[in-house]
Amino acid sequence: MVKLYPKTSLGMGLLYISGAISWLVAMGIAALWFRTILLNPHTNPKVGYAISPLYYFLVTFHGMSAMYIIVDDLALGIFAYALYKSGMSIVHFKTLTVLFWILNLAPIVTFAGGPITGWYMYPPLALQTGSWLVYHTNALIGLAYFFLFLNALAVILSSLVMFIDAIKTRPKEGKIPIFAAYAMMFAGALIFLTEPALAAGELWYTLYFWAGVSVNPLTWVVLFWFFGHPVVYYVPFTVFGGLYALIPQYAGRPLYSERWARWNIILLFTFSMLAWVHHLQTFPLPVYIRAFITPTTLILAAGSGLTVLNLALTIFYSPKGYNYKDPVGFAALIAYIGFILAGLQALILPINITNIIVHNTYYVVGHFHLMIWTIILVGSIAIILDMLRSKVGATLDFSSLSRGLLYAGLSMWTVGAFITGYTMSVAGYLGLIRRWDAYPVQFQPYMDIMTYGAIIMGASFVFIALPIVFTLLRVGIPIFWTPTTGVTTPSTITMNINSPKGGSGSIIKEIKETKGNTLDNKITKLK
Ligand SMILES: [Cu+2]
Repeated sequence: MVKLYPKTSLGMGLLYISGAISWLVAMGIAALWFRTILLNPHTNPKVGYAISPLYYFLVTFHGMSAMYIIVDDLALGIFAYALYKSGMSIVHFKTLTVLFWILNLAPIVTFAGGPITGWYMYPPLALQTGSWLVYHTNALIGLAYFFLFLNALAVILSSLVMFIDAIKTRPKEGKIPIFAAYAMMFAGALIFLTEPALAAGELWYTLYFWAGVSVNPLTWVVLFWFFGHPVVYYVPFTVFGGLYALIPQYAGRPLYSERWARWNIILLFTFSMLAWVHHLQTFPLPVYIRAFITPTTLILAAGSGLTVLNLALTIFYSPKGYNYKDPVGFAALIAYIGFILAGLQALILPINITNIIVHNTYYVVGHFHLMIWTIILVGSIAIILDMLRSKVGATLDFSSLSRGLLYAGLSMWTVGAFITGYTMSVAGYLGLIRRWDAYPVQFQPYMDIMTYGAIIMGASFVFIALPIVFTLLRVGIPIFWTPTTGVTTPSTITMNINSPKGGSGSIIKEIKETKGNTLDNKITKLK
C-alpha cells in the first residue's frame, strides 16, 4: 500500500506516482469534458458564447495540472525509483514528504479561483480580474498566484533534495548506473535549474496584485519559456534512463552502447535549456535569432535520435528476441515506437519556413499530445509496472487478469492516441487554430474524430489503471497477482540473468531488492 509518510526510496517513489495518477484522473476528466463541449462548434451568435468561460477554465486546468503537478510527480517518482533500482537511496524522507504534499495540494487554492489564463498565463490578460471565474479581488488573485509559487518552490526543493541524496548515496566505486544518472540530471538538475524561472514569474505576479509591482510582458515571456520548454523534458529524458535499464532487460543483452547513452546526457541537458527560443517564433525576431532557433532544436532532436538508435540496436541484436510478452517489456516497446512516430511528426516545427504553416495550430497540439501519450505516459507506465513488481516482491507476478487488462488497455490506448493525435495534426495542417471553442464549422468532423479517439483513450485508461491502483491500495492482490511457482520454465532458464521474472532472474532481483532495502533501512536507522 502507498504510505502517506514513506520511509523507503521505493515507497517515496510510489507516493509521488500516486499523486501523478490522482491528478491524471482529474485532468483526464477535464479533457473529456471540454472535448464534449467541442463536439459543438459554438459559432451561433444567437446562442452566444455562454459556455466559453467553462471551456477556457477546463483547458487551463488541464494544462496547469499537467505542467505544474503531473510531470513533476512523475519525474520525481521515477527519480526515487531510479535510486532504489541503482542501490542508492533517499535520505531526507520527512522533508520530501512535506514537499510532496505542498507540491500537490497548493494548486487547489489556485484552481478554486477558476483561472482562464491558459497554463502560460501571458500578460496582460492573466493580470486582469476578468481572467478568473471565481476570484475577483486583487488579494484573492494574488493568493492564487502565491499558491502556484509555493507549488513551484516545492518542485524545486524536491528535485534538489533528491539530487543531494543521490550524491550522498552514490556508489563508492565505479560509475553511477545509467538510470540513476539520467534521473539525477533530468528529474534533478534540469528541474532545479529551470523551474526557478517559473517560480520567479509567479512571485512577480503575486507582487503585482499584492503590492502593485509592475510587470514587463516580454520579460515574463522569456522567464516563462526558459521554464516552459525544458519542463516538457522532465519526464521523457528521465524515462530514457528507465528505457536504458528496461529495454536491455527484455532484449536479454546489455545496452548497445552505454558510452553513447552517457555522452548523450550532456547533449540533451545543454540543448534542452537552449531550445526555448522557438516559442517566440511569431514575435518580430531578428534574423540571427531565427537562425539560432532551427539548429538548437534540431540538435536536440538528434540527441533523441541517438537514444532511439541505441535502443533499436539493442533490440535488433537481441540474442533470443525482444520479450514483448511481459507487460513491462510491452509498455517499454510501445513507448519507444510511439516516441519515434511522435518525433518524426514534429520535424517541420522548428524550421522557420515551415513553422509558419502550422504555428499555433492543432498540428502543434497533435505533436505534443503524441509525445505525452507515448514516451511520457506509456513510458512512465512501463516504469510504474516495474515498480509495482519490486513492491510486491519476487514471489508474486502479474496475474493473467492483470496481463489481459494491461495488454488490452495499452493497445486500445495506443490506437485512440494515434487516431486523436494524427487527426489533430491533419486538422492543424489544414488551418485549425488552437484553443477555439467557436471554431469554423468545416473542422467539425475532425473535432468529432478527436473526441471519439479521446473517449477510447479514457476507457482504456480505466483498464490500465485497475491493476495499478488496486495494487497501490493493496486491494484485490490475489486477483491481480499470482504466486511465482519458483519452478523455472524452459524459456526463462535460457534467458539472460537479468530476465525480468522467474528462474535465475528472480534470485538476482531478490538480491538487488535486499540490497536496496538494506540501504534504505540503514539510512532510516541512521536518522
Ligand atoms: Cu519548446
